Amino acid sequence: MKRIAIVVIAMLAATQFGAAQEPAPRVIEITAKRFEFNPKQITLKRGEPVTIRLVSADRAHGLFVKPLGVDLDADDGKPAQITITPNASGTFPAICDHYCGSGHGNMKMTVTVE
Ligand SMILES: [Cu+2]
Repeated sequence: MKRIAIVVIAMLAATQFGAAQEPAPRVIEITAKRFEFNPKQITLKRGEPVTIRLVSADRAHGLFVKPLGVDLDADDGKPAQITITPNASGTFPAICDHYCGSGHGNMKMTVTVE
């Protein structure tokens, strides 16, 4: 059992090392707190990989951008992230899809892909 664990760790390490050879995608950090996102607007480039990182400053929040396949859930101290390559231009609404209190329905931002 231990040997299997070591092999798995070695394989993961090799994967990480391989990934390090590629240029790292740009990271955009979005902070969520009751009841807003900061920033309220981000701009991505079509065809360019980007890592979107959601950090919560208080409680559980979501970041959902359906056309871009972004569906993140973050909690205080537990950020979440996803790397995407947008393949469609446009302006897309992003919402919190995790009920977080009275102002939840106003928790929106905009993602522009150009
Ligand atoms: Cu919410």
